[in-house]
Amino acid sequence: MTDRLRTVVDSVHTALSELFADTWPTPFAEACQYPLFTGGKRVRPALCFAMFDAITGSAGWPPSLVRVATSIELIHTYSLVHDDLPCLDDDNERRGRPTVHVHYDEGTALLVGDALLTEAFALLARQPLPAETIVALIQDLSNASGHLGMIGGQAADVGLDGPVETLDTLRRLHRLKTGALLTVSATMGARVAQADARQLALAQQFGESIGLAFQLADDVLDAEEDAGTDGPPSYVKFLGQEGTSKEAHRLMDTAIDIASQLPHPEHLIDLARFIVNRDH
Ligand code: GRG
Repeated sequence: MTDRLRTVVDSVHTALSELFADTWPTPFAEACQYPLFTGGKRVRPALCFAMFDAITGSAGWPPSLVRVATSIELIHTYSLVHDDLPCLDDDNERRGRPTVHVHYDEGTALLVGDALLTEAFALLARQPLPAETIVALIQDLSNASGHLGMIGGQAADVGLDGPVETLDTLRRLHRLKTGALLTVSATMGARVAQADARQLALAQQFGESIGLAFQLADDVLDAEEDAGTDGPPSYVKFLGQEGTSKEAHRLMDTAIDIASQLPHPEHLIDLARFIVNRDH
């Protein structure tokens, strides 16, 4: 992990801790916190911060930006908790620890996911930003998380839209399931930075390229871990490990070209490289 990412992790950790100290002093809070503090990389908040930096060149992150980024991490965490449930992926372990439904039970995991999802929007709504920025952020995050975004992608992944037989279908699935939340992390950072229309469009394009690159890198890592086993639809099945890795690097280069059109792109470029070259 880079020093920069460590700072992101610490900032999000503090914001999440404050959230629970203020609002949920109950035993259920313990279950809600369990998946939030288990070593996630915080890539989505990092994208949000790096896009803010790229536009403003600011040396620090305002508290409202940290909480906006934290709201995205709440959505990400809820999606993992629900995805791990027996009715979806049925995973017993995440980040080397028992998943929420294994550590507690299925009902608790369902409610923890529901609580984190709901709190994400409550957190956004109470930030001291201009009202039109808050509304735009809520629209951004709900579109990226809902049936036109992450949930739509998850539905396709479990076969609700029919078999995934072509690279185009797989690309669409990934754009929705993983790419939408990564893309919106960039655009939400741009919104808090009060980006103009051109910068917002660049943030969106950067997010789309790096979002897909993230998933391709994930497919390569999964293929290395599960060599020889049958898994869900993945790029590696269509392009092989080398072809998938090459495509991830091509998308990374596209993202870097886009980032270079912003005034202060250094952290954004570093993050794009980390996303594609990470080892977990
Ligand atoms: C169940 C509502 C619902 C949605 C599920 C995103 C998702 C949709 C499921 C996750 C399944 C999965 C493992 C997808 C691969 C890409 C991905 C999101 C990996 C995990 O993200 P990281 O690497 O995780 O950012 P950490 O652990 O660092 O937070």
